Amino acid sequence: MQATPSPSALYEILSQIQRHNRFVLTSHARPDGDGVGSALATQQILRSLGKQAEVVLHDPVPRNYRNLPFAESIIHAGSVDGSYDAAILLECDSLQRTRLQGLEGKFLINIDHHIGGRPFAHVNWIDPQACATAELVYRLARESGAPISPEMATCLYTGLVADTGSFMFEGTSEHTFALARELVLAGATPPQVAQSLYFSHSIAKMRLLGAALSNLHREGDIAWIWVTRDQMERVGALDEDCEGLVNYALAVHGVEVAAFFRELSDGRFRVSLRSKGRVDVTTVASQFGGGGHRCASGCSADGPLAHAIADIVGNLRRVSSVQ
Ligand SMILES: [Mn+2]
Repeated sequence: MQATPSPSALYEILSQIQRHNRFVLTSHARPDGDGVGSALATQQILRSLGKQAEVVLHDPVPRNYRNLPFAESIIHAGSVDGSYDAAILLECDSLQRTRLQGLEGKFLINIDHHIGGRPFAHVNWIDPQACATAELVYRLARESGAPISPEMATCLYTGLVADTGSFMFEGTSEHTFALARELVLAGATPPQVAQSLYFSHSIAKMRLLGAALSNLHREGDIAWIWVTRDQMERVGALDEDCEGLVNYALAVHGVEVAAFFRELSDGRFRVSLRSKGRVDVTTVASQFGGGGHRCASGCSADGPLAHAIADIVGNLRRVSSVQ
């Protein structure tokens, strides 16, 4: 892979790893493939450097990432105990994003690739050029001298595939494939990862997809779909089953931006926004207190459903006509 100069934050992280012994690793609530894969790979780096490291996540690991190496060791908890002296947060723009209690007061290391990444920690390595946090963790592994085991490569490759939409999203470049090649050389198996990611859905998720698609609406270059609590309950779907449904709205010919609305138990709506590249959906997400990337963002909106749709679609329409 073409060598990219390593930032000073990377060296600062390596020096802080030497100075601490017991690490807690975490990612944001409702973790995605990049969050889970990057945290598990970081755990392997630290353990091979002789450190104690545990992954603690606020929410359960989504079904399609439970086959990842060492995923069974992930601790599902609302707080971390006092025995850790340092925390590494992956993909988080704040402590709150983890929803974990007890991180305050620890030495904090932040590794993120989001444009809206914020330097809230003692050491912050934020690189929006990276296509996934997994890419940054791979560089950390290389610089640390930790061996890239097939297990670590599998975790990082999963993060890369998940965050690039299987090498389809905007930003996917020769650099992405070079990284993928290195991970495959190190032992990641693409068909096996694809099997877990794309061919291991529950029947409930597929039925939810049917319900969501029956709510597909389109207006010019904007399409949106939604699911209500009632629809989710009827098919026995979990929140994690909504992951990726927004991409079906984006799949329509001529659609540039797509929105997916998931009703929350408090009557508000969780909104996922996607773009094919022309429109920057972070501008809309940030107006509603959310964030993300140009092509993939999220936020929340007040209900009822018609109100949430009018708010979000109205803003998408405005942004889409300007950009
Ligand atoms: Mn990511």
